[in-house]
Amino acid sequence: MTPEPPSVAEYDASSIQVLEGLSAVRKRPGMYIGSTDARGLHHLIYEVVDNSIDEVLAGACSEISVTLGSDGSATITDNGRGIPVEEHPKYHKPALEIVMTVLHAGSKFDRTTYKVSGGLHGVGVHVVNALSEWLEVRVRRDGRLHFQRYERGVPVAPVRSLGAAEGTGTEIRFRPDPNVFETILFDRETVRRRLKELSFLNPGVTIHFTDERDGPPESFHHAGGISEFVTDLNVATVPLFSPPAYLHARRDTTDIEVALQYNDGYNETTLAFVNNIHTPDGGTHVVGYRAALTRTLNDYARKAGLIKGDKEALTGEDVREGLTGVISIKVLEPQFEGQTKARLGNSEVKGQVESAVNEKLAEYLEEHPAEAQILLLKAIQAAQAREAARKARELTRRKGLLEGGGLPGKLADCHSRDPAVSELFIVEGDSAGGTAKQGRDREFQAILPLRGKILNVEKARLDKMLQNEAIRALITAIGVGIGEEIDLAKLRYHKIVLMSDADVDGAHIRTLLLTLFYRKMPQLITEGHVYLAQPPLYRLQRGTKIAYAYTDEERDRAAGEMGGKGVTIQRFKGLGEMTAEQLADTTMDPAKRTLLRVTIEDAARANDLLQILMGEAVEPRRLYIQEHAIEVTNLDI
Ligand code: 0RA
Repeated sequence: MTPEPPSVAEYDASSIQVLEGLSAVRKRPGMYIGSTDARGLHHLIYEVVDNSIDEVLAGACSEISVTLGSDGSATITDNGRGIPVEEHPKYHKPALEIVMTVLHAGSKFDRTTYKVSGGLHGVGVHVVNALSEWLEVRVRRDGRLHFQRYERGVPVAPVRSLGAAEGTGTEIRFRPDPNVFETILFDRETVRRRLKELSFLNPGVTIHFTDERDGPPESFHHAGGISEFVTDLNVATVPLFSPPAYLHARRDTTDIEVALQYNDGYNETTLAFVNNIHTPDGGTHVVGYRAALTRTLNDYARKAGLIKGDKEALTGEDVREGLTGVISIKVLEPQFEGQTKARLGNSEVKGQVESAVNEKLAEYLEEHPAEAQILLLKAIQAAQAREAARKARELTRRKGLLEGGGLPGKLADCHSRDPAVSELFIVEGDSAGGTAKQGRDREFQAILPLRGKILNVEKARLDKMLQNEAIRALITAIGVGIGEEIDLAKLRYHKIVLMSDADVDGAHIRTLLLTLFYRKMPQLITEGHVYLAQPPLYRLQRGTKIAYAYTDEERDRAAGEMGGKGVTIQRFKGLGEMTAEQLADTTMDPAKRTLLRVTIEDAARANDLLQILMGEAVEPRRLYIQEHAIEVTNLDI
């Protein structure tokens, strides 16, 4: 039976629907991809790759390639089934064109089993199309190569065949629309990280990555899945047993995978994913995992006679000391919550994960008595150290150092007592501290100069950290406490600004401070209270004209604009070389400065860096320095 040709009315209706859909996306891109900054931009690539990963999950795809083009484009190719090209029964056009221009979740050609509602993922490739200056799709299917091109989401011609082709697959190539995005520059490292992550989460796939602008091509394939992910996260540490424990179970329609391994450090690293989407703000799956861990380890320790009574019970912090874990679950209808949709909200998931981890971890401990012994001794030591830390804290508190009146002597506080308007500048060294004090607005800006090296928190337990003067001064000034006892209501400044030199020592201090916040006061970061100041690198002057530049390119451009000749250029080697007025004008005055807000990802990266560069393991450090030779020359930790 040949299908009815579309009536004029039907045809018009479908075209109108396409245009309406397009303009909705282009009017409010944030509703579909979260934002139009760099984060939203990268979402375009993730959206297409997620579609290819759906083919992997359907068992139909083994290879994905991602290429960042020197023309600013991105190309994503897979050997999946290919987007269907037959005529769409409702629109009387090739399904391909419909998928690329209108299709929403829930229709006949929507093949995803695991929905990602409430999130910013799974919005559909038509959204990528609508936000691209141009996009080209090539589909190998039914023995032919099918092609269509679009400009800002509108097809420039009907789908046509480019000839015979073998196999199946999809290639989508696009250039983001510069009229939509604040930046259209893809960041190599951001894309690379996500692809590597996906290759751990989907062990069946090989992902090829090429950045035509820079660097060698790479391929990611990790047959060991999330166990290998944990091993990779722990490369710079000394693991207490190997391989990681791997737990897998189903509860109802939820699929639950956990891999975990302890190292000889003191911190917890937990990466949690729902339907392949990273949830840095945690949620019910992480709560369930943690509850099960505490309960199961206590049960085992009690049965083995390692602890007695309630007084010796291990706390959550005890059992997570030195723990690296990856949780990957698949949920039918996930609900993502929070500003960046980075937290899982489904309440039923807590019980599902808790029950699965309780059962499978108990089994693991029974079957691996040597590993069980090692990890429990570690947790028991942590409990003993916790007791020592409590005593140390009490001592500090009695000395009036942690709370109340006893603000550190070095702090030049502001007059305002309203935290919402108050800012704390953390400055490296007394000399820069002096300049900052003169340059500040003392009404709402406080200065805390830090002298000497901040303790590496990767290598110290809380009790030792509290003996460090710089850290104590910091905690007291900020006011919220540290570790498990954080109370954000006591925050004394809503903006905490790290103001360090653009040199080796500055980078060092910044990395250490970010790691400290990440590890011991993460709420400050997730609630958006931590910032990096942006002091300029150069001051240019010609006659009475003055300009500041933050990069070498900006310096050259500004010099050109000033007319080139007779321009004096001063390079600031540190904040201490600026006058108070210059520092205020460029870096501190809210009317003129730019501050960078630190995200939890930034802080996690600082933490990784510190672990690699200061950790016990030599090989990862050597590899890292080799791979990042340029950046490391100005890091030198
Ligand atoms: C709709 C239906 C089917 C596959 C796809 C879309 C699909 C989309 C993309 C985007 C990038 N790569 C893709 N690969 C496939 C199912 C096809 C079938 O059942 O044969």
